[in-house]
Amino acid sequence: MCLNATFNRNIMVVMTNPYAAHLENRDPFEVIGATPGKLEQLSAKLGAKGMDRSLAPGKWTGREIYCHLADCEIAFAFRIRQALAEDNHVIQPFDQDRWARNYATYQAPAALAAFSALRQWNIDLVRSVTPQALDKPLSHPERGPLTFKGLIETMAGHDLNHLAQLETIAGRSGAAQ
Ligand code: NI
Repeated sequence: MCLNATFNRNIMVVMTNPYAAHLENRDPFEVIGATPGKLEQLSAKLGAKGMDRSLAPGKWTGREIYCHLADCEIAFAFRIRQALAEDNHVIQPFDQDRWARNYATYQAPAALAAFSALRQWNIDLVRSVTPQALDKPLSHPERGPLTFKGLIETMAGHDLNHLAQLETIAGRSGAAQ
């Protein structure tokens, strides 16, 4: 989600977690737990004007990134439950740009509230799984095989990717809006 298509085509076949570079050696469980608080802080830092600024022309605004994170949390919520419920679950990809066609309808505070509620719901579930379940195999049609833990690492890396974007937007003056 949010990687450019060329990168997707060339690299995804060999990379289990496309966001590994963002995660580095950080504990994915700690990262996913910290994200709601970070998004809350960034929301205050961005303010209404910052929410309307984008990273670059044609890119999502701050508000749209919040919408995307809420939508991705819906997808992750479904994926982690299916991964636990099924053997060798195959992830269903979605077209994030098509989902984003509806983003004019949402406000950033609603996106943050939706994200945070879903994230807590997901964390409660993830914390309950056995160590064996972390190794459960699943696969992504484009990225190949991964484990349940790999899915959590993907969530965490995806968080860090978008948090960094929001930090960049928040760090800019109003001149860029
Ligand atoms: Ni994304």
